[in-house]
Amino acid sequence: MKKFFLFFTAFFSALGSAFADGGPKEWQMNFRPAATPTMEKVVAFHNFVNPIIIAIALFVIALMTYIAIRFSAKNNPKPTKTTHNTTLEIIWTVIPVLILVVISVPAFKLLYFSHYNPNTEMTIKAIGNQWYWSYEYPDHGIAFDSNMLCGTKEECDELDKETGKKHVRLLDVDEPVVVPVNKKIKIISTASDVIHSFAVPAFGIKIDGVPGRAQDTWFEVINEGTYYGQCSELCGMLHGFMPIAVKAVSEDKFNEWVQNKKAAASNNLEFKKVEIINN
Ligand SMILES: [Cu+2]
Repeated sequence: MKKFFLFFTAFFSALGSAFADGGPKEWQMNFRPAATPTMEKVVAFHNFVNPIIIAIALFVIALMTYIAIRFSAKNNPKPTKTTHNTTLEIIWTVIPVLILVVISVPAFKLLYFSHYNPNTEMTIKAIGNQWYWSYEYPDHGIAFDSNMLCGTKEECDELDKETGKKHVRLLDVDEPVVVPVNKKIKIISTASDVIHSFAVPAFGIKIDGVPGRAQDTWFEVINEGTYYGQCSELCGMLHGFMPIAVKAVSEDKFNEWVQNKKAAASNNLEFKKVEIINN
């Protein structure tokens, strides 16, 4: 057990630096720090609902414990013959309804906020394939595939030595999705073979990629850095090996990246995978 724990400590501290927010922490109990307004609202909603859930669970446990003792055959040998109590029926119907109404108002607000934003400034299309992601930037005319870099510690160490950079096992990819910070980005998700799901926990987004359908949501990254996600719909043998890496950079750096990508695609030198979309 101790070895197991030490392994995790070492593992997470080793990859800590690659995460935008320092990575997972020891004894972490809550969500990862929010990277988008959507995730901030998700965290706030969680903090609002969780105490209600805990209070209800404690109340039910206390009530059941009390009843089990107070009305046991030993303590209550002559049980009452009551079958109905209208006041009680009304109370235990109305109170849960009120609680649900109180929860549903912020829940619907969050649902609408996170689902759709009419003011998105650019679009990215994420296409799930067995087992990697393809990305298209229709506004900029670029497209590329994104594959996982290393699956085992040995592979990652090897890569680290080669590039002098730390690589996150099972999460780092050769071509991350690059986005500008403080821009509302529409993400359209679809798939080429089976159902996949584009999910980035720090962004508070998860949207299924379904073949033949295009579904969209949006996000706006607040701080620069690299954020990770994984395919979140079981899609076959290598489902666990098609990570998502989003690199949020300043607008200037983003434009530079777009230019480089386009140049590389037209020269067809460095980035073999990049293709220019006909626009
Ligand atoms: Cu998948």
